[in-house]
Amino acid sequence: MSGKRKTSWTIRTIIIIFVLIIFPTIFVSCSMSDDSYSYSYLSAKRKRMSHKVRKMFYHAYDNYMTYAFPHDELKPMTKSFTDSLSELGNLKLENLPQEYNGSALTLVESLSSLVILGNNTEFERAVIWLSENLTFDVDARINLFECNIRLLGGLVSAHILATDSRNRFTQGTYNNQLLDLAQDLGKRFLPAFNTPTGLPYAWINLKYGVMENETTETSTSGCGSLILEMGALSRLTGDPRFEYAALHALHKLWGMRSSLNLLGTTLDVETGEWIEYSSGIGAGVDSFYEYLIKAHILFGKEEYWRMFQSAYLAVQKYFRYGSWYHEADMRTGRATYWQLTSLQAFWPGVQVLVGDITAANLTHREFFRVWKKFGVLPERYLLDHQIVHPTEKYYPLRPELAESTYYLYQATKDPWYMEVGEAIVNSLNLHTKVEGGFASVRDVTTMQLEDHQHSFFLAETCKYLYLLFDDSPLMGRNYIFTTEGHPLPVISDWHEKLPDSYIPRNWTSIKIETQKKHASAMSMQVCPANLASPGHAGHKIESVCHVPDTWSDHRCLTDDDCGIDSTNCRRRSCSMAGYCGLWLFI
Ligand SMILES: *[C@@H]1O[C@H](CO)[C@@H](O)[C@H](O)[C@H]1NC(C)=O
Ligand SMILES: *[C@@H]1O[C@H](CO)[C@@H](O)[C@H](O)[C@H]1NC(C)=O
Ligand SMILES: *[C@@H]1O[C@H](CO)[C@@H](O)[C@H](O)[C@H]1NC(C)=O
Ligand SMILES: *[C@@H]1O[C@H](CO)[C@@H](O)[C@H](O)[C@H]1NC(C)=O
Ligand SMILES: *[C@@H]1O[C@H](CO)[C@@H](O)[C@H](O)[C@H]1NC(C)=O
Ligand SMILES: CC(=O)N[C@H]1CO[C@H](CO)[C@@H](O)[C@@H]1O
Repeated sequence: MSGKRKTSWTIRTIIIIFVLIIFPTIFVSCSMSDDSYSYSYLSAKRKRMSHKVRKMFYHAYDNYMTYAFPHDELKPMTKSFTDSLSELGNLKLENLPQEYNGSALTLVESLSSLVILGNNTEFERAVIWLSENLTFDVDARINLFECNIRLLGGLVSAHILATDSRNRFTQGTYNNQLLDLAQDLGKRFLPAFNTPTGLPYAWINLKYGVMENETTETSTSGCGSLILEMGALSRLTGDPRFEYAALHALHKLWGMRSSLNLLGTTLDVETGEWIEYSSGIGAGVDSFYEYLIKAHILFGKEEYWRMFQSAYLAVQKYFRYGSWYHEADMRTGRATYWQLTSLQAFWPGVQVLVGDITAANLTHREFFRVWKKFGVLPERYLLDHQIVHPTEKYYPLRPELAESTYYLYQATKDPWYMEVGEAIVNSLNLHTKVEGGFASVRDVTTMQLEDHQHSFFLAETCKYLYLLFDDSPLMGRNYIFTTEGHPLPVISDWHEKLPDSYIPRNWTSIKIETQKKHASAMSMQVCPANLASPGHAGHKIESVCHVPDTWSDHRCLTDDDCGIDSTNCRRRSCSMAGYCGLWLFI
């Protein structure tokens, strides 16, 4: 007996040695020569690339701190600054303040990136400076949406990072200063919601509230992308007014959808009427969709899920053409504009969140193809003519393609996405790096530059690229990212308890997994749908509301085709119309 055991141990040891040492060596030497991927090749690449992105961030950050801080953004070509907070979204540059010296916008936007890069000393220094010097009591008219995602989101996220268990501060230096600033800012937002509809004005004066004769026109994303930041602020401060205002606006907006479950792009906050009926998934609408699914993940509320699912299915039905998304009239569903806009590149990231990996992959590839054609993404590209839009030829260092690349890599671990990331990093360094920072591209056909380094380059572009190559900073905890790339943790305290009816029939087989990880995008890696469908080997059930992305009929036949929602472990069923989802009422 014991002799036999010894033999088998010896054999086993040999096998283990082979597997651990010899096999990788053979594998590495073969794969290096035929240029495929091996573990050590990839980890060396990840190390090299994360170092490269780190250098990009600090080149942007240090130049901002030297030439622009405490003003809002850096002008990298003239090594000067711009107080751009009051210009954001203000295309006609109306009502610009006379006496406004900036709110250190780029510094606020850099806080969460500094934490991800592990620079706690600089983070602490920045927090202390902001808590002593930043004030929102300024006579400046600002865009509510921009101010919410950049300043409020930046402050709330940094507050959470400052107070998490990892103790980033010298004893006693952090006393919720960022939260106090966020709360002060949130209170200044509230007068914007004082309309007959509850839909907020797009513009507000930080000191005096809504100006007389202020425009009543706003956008869908302007009303529908406030819930993450304002909801988090309410949860942190215990003051429910912020979440209530954002939720009330979202309800009103959702109530304005057409019978096709489509929304327009612009509307009037006084009358609650649509102004622009054509819409898509790009500018003016984009983050509305993003915030429905992310609010569901962050707060666990069933109603966000239902809104998202209806909206998502309508997008797939009326806007999608193959891997592309055009615009359509919300009333008829008829296609209006056949254009790709650079902002749409966030969509595959949202699709990864709901598990629609196949569709996300195909759309992402199309965006990357256009990126490669020009070296960066043009703001608008005419799909029907395959040319750049005559006036929107710019690329302001936008993050969306890097963001989707990061999500797809997290979901698939396919090293091809690192190649994409490398190509993005290389073109940014080649075309947009100047001595004083990173400059926007004015015209992608000539690569002529523009003297502006947007704060989202530090908050998002550098952050997603860095996390693509080094995801260790966020390991062990689930986060969602706001539309400005600021992480918010998914914690059970903020979750609504789900009704028992949502729990799938065979709960025991997946319970353990779901208790360990809270429902979020990144827990896709332990996708319970895969565990729960052993009878469907080879038939991968991917998505929350999966519309199979084939050229055929996009439909399911039975409940078994739909499996279990991998982000929240609820059983899905096949509707009478043939769509998978959480059809509670049929
Ligand atoms: C802005 O800076 C100018 C020049 O330094 C100064 O005169 C002015 O008072 C400042 N404005 C505010 C609102 O602090
Ligand atoms: C943190 O950032 C500051 C400012 O760029 C820099 O001087 C310092 O070396 C950084 N520290 C680390 C650990 O990266
Ligand atoms: C508001 O608009 C009205 C009508 O156009 C005008 O008479 C009034 O002066 C405006 N008020 C301000 C403060 O601009
Ligand atoms: C993405 O698409 C490419 C090209 O069609 C394919 O080779 C690859 O397997 C796809 N990856 C995923 C995760 O679907
Ligand atoms: C539930 O799933 C587990 C593991 O897949 C299996 O062993 C068990 O028999 C299932 N129970 C029922 C009631 O289907
Ligand atoms: C209250 C105050 O002014 N605090 C700080 C603001 O920033 C300057 C320089 O950046 C510091 O010296 C002040 O202490």
